[in-house]
Amino acid sequence: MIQFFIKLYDLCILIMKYAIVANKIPSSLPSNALRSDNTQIVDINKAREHHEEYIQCLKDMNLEIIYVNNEDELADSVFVEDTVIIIDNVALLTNPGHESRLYETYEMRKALESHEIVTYCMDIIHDEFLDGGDLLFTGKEIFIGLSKRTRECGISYVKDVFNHYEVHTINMDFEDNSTLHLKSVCSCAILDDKSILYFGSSRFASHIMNQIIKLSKCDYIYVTVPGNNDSMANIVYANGILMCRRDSDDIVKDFFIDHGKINKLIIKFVDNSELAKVDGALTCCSVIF
Ligand code: CIR
Repeated sequence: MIQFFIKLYDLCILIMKYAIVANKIPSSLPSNALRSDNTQIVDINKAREHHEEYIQCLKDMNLEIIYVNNEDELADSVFVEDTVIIIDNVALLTNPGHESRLYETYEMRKALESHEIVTYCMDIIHDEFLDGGDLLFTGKEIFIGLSKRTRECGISYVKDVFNHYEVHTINMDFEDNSTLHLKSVCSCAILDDKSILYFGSSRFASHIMNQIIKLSKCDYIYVTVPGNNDSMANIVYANGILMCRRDSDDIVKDFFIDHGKINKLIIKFVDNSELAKVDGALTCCSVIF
């Protein structure tokens, strides 16, 4: 009887149960991770501390952690978000948009199998690729950025596997924009009664937000995060807790503190400064479902 009510409660209130994360920050990350800017040196010890703090925050969100046994040689393998998309407990294993990241999917696949998660796999075809960082799920619809790492064929897999959701393609071409992923400038918190969409303040982020507003068939709360770093709009949300960046300007931190008060969210700050040097945002290091 009690279990029946717990199940009913789960159905009414959106509860996230698991977070997939990498076992470690690979030792090859500072020298070999893909990056758009080569000028800053990554301090691996700090990066490891930050990753531990990040995982602790996921535990504080009441999530059970599923570890992927990532290899030291796979420099970008801490960014698990790009290798799998999980919606409603169904997984789509991607063919990542940079060939150096393909082998990351093997360990991810093992982790999914050992937890008996229903998994579809993209064919490994040279020009059919998709990075999870390009997919924004709002709880009601899916938006996918057509980027350097995600092509039309990749998007068609998402349409097939998650066919009960409307899938909208977002054009990432804009002036001389070099943003890696759609979610490098935006993210979403799916609450019980509403979804909040966060965007950076740049012209490019507004370009993305305007497309979403135009294409969307649902109501959302749109929020523009202040400051001049769009990646601060990339937050992680689960079970009433919103994780955002401590390594941000005061204006951003104050913004999230007020935002938390208004929306009754617990705000937790974590440092992501080291992984940001290799284009990692907060969502990249976990897959929550
Ligand atoms: C890469 O370029 O693939 C990694 N250095 C960063 C990936 C970040 N992933 C993400 O935003 N989803």
